[in-house]
Amino acid sequence: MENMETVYLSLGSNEGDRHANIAAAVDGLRKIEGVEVTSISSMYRTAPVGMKVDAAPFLNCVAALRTALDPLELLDRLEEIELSLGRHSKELYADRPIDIDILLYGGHIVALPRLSVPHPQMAQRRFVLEPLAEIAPHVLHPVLKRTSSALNALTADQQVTREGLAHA
Ligand code: PH2
Ligand code: MG
Ligand code: MG
Repeated sequence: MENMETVYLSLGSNEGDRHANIAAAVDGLRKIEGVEVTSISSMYRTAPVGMKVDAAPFLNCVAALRTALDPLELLDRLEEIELSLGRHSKELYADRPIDIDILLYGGHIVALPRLSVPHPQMAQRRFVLEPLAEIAPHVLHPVLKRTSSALNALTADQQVTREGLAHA
């Protein structure tokens, strides 16, 4: 198919049954017409970053897709999955049953009111970089021109614990 891109998504949950929420979100991704899920990282238990002090720990993973959907079409589908799983608030640092963020869309840079790609904070976040480097260690950040594993090596002070495979 023309214009197929490889896309990396970050999935995170810190409310409700976090494993079930991530599993349901992955199922939702597999059902999007025009999306092929090509890999899912292990699950990681991660300390909340930038949230209120008593925020619950997160479960995070990264998914790789192939798709010809454009970035905003894909974002629409991801927001539908978030809503279907009970995401009630778009507040940036509120507890959430599921958050699905576009990290990388091929090597493209997107700067729109609704969407910035690469994800503006991805290069500072071990909860993103550790699972990304697990499934795509050589993928390049198109602005910083560094690989996911090189960026991840700079975040060793942040706590993430690998829990196991997504669908073991
Ligand atoms: N998402 C945030 C803010 N902080 N911390 C962790 N550990 N995992 C997340 O997914 C996360 C976060 C904003 O979306
Ligand atoms: Mg987010
Ligand atoms: Mg989000």
